[in-house]
Amino acid sequence: MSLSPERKILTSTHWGIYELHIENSALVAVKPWAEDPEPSPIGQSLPGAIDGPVRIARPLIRKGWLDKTSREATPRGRDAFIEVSWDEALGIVAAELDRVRQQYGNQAIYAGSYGWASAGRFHHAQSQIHRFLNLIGGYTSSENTYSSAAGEVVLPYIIGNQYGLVSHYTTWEQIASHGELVLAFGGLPGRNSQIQGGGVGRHLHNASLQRAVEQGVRFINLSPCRDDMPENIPSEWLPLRPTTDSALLLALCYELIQQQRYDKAFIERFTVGFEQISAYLRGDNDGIVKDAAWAAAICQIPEAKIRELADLIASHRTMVMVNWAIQRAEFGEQPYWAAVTLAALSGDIGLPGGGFGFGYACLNGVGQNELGYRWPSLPQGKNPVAESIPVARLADMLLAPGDEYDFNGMTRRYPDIRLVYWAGGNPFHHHQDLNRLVKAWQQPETIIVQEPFWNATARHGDIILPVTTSFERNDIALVNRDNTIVAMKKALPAFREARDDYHIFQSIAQQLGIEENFTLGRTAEEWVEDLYEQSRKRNPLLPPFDQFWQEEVVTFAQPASHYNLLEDFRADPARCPLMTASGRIELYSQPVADYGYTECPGHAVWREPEEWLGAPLARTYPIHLLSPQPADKLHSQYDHGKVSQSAKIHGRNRLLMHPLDAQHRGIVAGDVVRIFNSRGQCLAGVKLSDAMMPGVAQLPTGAWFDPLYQDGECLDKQGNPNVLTQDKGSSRLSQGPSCNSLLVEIERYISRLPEITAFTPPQILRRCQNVKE
Ligand SMILES: Nc1nc2c(c(=O)[nH]1)N[C@H]1C(S)=C(S)[C@@H](COP(=O)(O)OP(=O)(O)OC[C@H]3O[C@@H](n4cnc5c(=O)[nH]c(N)nc54)[C@H](O)[C@@H]3O)O[C@H]1N2
Ligand SMILES: Nc1nc2c(c(=O)[nH]1)N[C@H]1C(S)=C(S)[C@@H](COP(=O)(O)OP(=O)(O)OC[C@H]3O[C@@H](n4cnc5c(=O)[nH]c(N)nc54)[C@H](O)[C@@H]3O)O[C@H]1N2
Ligand SMILES: [Mo]
Repeated sequence: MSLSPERKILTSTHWGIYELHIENSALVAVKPWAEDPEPSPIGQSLPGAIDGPVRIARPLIRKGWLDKTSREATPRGRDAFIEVSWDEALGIVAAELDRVRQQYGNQAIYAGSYGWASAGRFHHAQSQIHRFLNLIGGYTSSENTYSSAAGEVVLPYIIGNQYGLVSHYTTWEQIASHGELVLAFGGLPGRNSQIQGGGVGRHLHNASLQRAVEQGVRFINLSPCRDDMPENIPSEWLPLRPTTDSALLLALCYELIQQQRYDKAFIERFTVGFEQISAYLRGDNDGIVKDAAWAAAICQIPEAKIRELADLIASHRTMVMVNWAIQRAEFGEQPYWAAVTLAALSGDIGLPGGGFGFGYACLNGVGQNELGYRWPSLPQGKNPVAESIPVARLADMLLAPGDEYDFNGMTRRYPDIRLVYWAGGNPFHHHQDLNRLVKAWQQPETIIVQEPFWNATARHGDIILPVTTSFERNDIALVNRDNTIVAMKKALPAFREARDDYHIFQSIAQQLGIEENFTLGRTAEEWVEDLYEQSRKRNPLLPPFDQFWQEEVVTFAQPASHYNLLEDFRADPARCPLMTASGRIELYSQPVADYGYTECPGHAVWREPEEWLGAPLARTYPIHLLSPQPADKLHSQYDHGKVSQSAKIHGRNRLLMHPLDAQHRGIVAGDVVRIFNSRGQCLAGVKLSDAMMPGVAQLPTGAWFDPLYQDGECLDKQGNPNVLTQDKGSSRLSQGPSCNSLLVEIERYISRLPEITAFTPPQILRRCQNVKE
């Protein structure tokens, strides 16, 4: 396991397996793994991006924190840093953790530490930080994900678990063999299926779609953006206004019922709540009939088209697919509930290739064979602290300690957080309304950040500990949903003074007297071997560890799966009841109704959000801005890399807008524009595309937050959409993020272009000389 000057080393990333070419301890080239049929170009961002000034070289402490000046005088994010030794930094971290837990209790430490970190299951930052903090008395944690919180909370009420959202998808193989019609809400963008958390073996998404096409499956792309369907997959595009999917789905339900073309036998035998939902659709209480004409006015798909769609559904084996983006919105639970309702009415649930599923292009593994077991992970132990928040309520918690809030039928209070500890995530990427986050972030007494790169989260911390990248340590990639395991051998020496998260926590554990409990006396390499041995218990066909480590990659044959979601329930509902209140699919949920949330009553509804194209606010901010995942990177990772940089326009994130919207505003392709609303403003470079529905624009996530503070205002220079998004729970049920409910205005930017500073380190002072480096 030692370094040598010239080598080729296989490694795993969240976007694929690559061969790293190393010369003189530097990464000179990256080649995709030979067995990947459709490798992701994102790997080409790595050469040149792993070292350099954008890496954090040494431990640092914010000057104002050391000097104990007020946060008004030296706010986080605008202060200089002082370099310190590891000994000093670790001593301060241990003392701070101890002080806060003694003075306020462990719940005063927030370490949800949400984020994707890197592939590699031992050096997985979240597992490391949680394991460590659990051993010193725990921390306030977070629940659910930024990806699909609304779905994660509502789906168990409807079908009893999260099947079809995070696992147990009807396979593409079944859709190709038996399906006839795919309604793809939000399309099936190939760019997103490049990714799988923990790593991707082979990219199979496009081949799966293609096979379905060859077998005669018809695809309909229901999305504001035509490009959400890969070019090589023939499909009909029905553009609809963002966040109106539930209206369309409900109208399709109405039409099926009205025309008596729904599957009565299925509804009677397998569902509850038909009466309540049909009364709503007929308008018994509100006088509004939810028919095709009603939905057409909301979503802008012509009435006749909606009727035609209802016809198609009634006469074909139909799969209703809704992506995750659609539920990252105000009332994001509704399109999922409406989709299950429609699939139930079609009678195709549990039949081969039919029914519903959420997120079919969100990750590479969705709809592929599932292993049937989970690979082992680093044991995190148990958190003695009960406090937790819905993950996207971060700023609310920091701004309003002690305040009450509703969540999933409970009333809770936000804990009073004194110390925030983050490792492996970038809240200044993932959170909404960043100007509000900047304010909330000033509240805690201490913020500790473990990061390899000088991104905005590192710049907004107090104690900054430089971390190795996954290429600088030995690890193992256990790819869930895939028959591939990779020995991630250390390919590069640690950058400057960077250390592994494990090593950092080990040192702090030592100071707090729990080192042995944390390490169990093992080195990192022994942990990696242990994870492999645990894996062999799950799959005895795996070769011995030494052979695996030498061969670098293990793949094994996996029998094809013919899984269809809820087929066992359909075959024998008495023996395989659902874990819902009634044991059936709940088109109406009494438990949800009993919570009394008007925005999320007991069945699927259409509710008018505050920000959508039909809202009064659209007169001031007439463009609906979507912030999809970036094609050229994973979230904010390697925004400074070649692939991401070459997609920028004048160094700014690329805004996709319709030529008509541009023309009205005197904007031409290649212009830099200012995008703004009441919450914030950012710059972006314009690309015109008639693949966008007029009135809708797309600004992908991932551009590093690069604030310019002027006259009391903040202008984000690079184009991070989260300076514009609203920080509001999707509903009281799930409290998920609602970033896709977002109205803005756009204008040409005529002032002198401010220089991008996101990739230049902040001011760093040497302690004794107090001079700039
Ligand atoms: N507007 C808007 N916002 C969104 C979304 C959206 O659609 N629109 N999508 C949301 C979704 S679905 C998600 S999942 C989130 C993603 O948000 P995040 O997961 O927070 O984003 P990443 O950029 O992947 O952040 C991972 C960080 O970990 C660091 N890192 C990598 N390896 C290591 C390691 O070994 N140790 C340590 N300590 N650090 C490491 C990386 O450098 C990076 O800064 O964003 C959410 N935000
Ligand atoms: N390349 C790349 N791939 C990724 C990621 C990445 O960062 N980079 N991140 C991964 C992660 S963590 C996640 S959670 C998944 C997320 O997967 P998704 O949530 O599905 O991804 P998005 O790209 O946000 O949205 C997909 C499309 O939905 C459409 N859309 C948005 N709002 C609406 C709406 O209201 N109605 C309809 N009908 N369509 C709408 C948009 O046009 C957008 O292009 O992607 C994963 N894949
Ligand atoms: Mo996500």
